[in-house]
Amino acid sequence: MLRIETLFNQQLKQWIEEVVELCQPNRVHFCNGSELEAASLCKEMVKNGTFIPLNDEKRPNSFLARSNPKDVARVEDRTFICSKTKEEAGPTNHWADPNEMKETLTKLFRGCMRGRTLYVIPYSMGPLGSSISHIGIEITDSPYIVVNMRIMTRMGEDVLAILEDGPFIKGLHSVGSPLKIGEKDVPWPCRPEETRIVHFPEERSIWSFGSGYGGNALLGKKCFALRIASRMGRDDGWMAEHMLILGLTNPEGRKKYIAAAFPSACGKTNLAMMQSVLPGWSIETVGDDIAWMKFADNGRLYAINPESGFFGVAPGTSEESNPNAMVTCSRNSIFTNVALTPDQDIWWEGMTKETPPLLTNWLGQKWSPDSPNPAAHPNSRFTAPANQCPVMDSNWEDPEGVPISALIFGGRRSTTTPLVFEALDWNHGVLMGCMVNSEKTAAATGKVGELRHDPFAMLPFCGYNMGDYFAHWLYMGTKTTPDKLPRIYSVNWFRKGEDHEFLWPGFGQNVRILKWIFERIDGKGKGEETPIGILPSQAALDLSGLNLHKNAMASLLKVSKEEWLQEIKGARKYFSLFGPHLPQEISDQCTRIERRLQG
Ligand code: OXD
Ligand code: MN
Repeated sequence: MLRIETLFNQQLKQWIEEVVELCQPNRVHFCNGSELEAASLCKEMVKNGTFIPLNDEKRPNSFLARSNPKDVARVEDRTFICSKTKEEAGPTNHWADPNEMKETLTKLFRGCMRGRTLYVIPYSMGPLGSSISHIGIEITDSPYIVVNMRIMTRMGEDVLAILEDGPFIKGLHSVGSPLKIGEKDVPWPCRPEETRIVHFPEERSIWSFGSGYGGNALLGKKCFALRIASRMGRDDGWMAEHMLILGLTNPEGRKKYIAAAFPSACGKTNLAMMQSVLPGWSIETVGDDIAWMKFADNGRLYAINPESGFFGVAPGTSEESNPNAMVTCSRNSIFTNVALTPDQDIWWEGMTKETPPLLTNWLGQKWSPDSPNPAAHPNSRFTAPANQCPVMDSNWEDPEGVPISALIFGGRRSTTTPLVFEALDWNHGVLMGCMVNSEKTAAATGKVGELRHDPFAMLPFCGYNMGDYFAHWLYMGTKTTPDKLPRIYSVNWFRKGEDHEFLWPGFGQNVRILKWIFERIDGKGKGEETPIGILPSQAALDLSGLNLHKNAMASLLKVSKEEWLQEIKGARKYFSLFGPHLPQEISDQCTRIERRLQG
């Protein structure tokens, strides 16, 4: 096994030595990423009660973990961007002085790994060795995080060989729960009252303390691939976005790639793996959560998925809503906070029409359908390897990325926003991204259902001043000729009728919207210009075989002048937060829509 003394990368060696001295772990383990290593960690976690092995016949090599009930989602109010100045972090991020925060963290981390093993996880975001990829090292005291990172990233010894003496993103993570000599561990150690997820964008480093859950602790994902990478992208002329990437093939066999940003738990995974209901049209998956995008020499925007697994929201995932996700997590998967069946398999709300009897809920208690609370936590998750997804795109690991023809912004809106519309040009599309306004979900702590502005679905993930991020989007539009830029669309699957029921069936039916987008890019799909953008006429959408309520389509495509004037007014008020950092072009775009609405 690798040892500190033999490390080639001197910066890494020095950092590990410093962390060992600060955190005082019992031992250090360099993760090699092997199956054997993962199996041995899983076995240890079963022994400790962290993992419950699932029925090996039904769900081979899979485990259930139950978190501490106080540690169930991303903690946005405890997430910090510690840039040199508050202004650089901007009004939408929590900022703290980097030196003071380092002091606080140093105190918290001192001795925090006593009685535990310190794991060093070398990982690559993006295909190993690709020029678009970046290497990170996560140090953690959580074996649960090691086995999750092994699924979510390319992790292990090979990464160190590629790193040589090059730079890497430092991520230090601790559950913040040292053990006294002889003290028995709990299944899910954490320290919710002291949790802090801290980013130092100039230093490109991450310190995460107190939580073991998802994006708080899998540091490659939100912390690195979005918060730190968005800042790297701004500095170096590329983009790190909260977007799925899919390939859409038409009946003639032509494929176009589309990237789409929706806030957390709004159906990115379902769209990325969608099974088309239209004969001849198919969808293949490149990624479900994060896209790194760069303009290539040919002037087109190319995207890679830096991850290698899915950390999907479990509730609502079913054979009907996402059959491909069900196959993806049928083996070699980790489930967190879902319910357990008596034959040691997993279940969550929406998985089957009938609720199986005798369930144990996510808290480990006997549960029945009359219980006021769901059996699976609303933010329960599956962690599953991407290469198990039956519809992974053949180019998903192409180091060059895939060429993007369209970008989509979406959110959960019961009113106002039509099913789909197209931006008039790039800058108008950027405004559409700035204006994403969506009902909150369980992916983060806080009140579910409340409307909040979530520009580009990046509100919790932008590592610098969001006003400057808007400017970066505008700037990216100048890097190529307009004909080579992806077209930009807004979609909303969640509009409701007067009866408060969803008007659009969603899931596999969404391909009808993607088909219109494909045809628009080809110069064929018919559209009608409205003050907010180009909408399909009802006849331009393929609605064959779809039995919608009589007036549903009219309601889905309705653009109300009053609602939109109100929407722009709300957006302007929100944008005023950014003061001088708001690009003038964004205000001008608002004015143009207002004029068109009033004209
Ligand atoms: C996620 C999120 O886990 O956005 O992807 O919260
Ligand atoms: Mn996400």
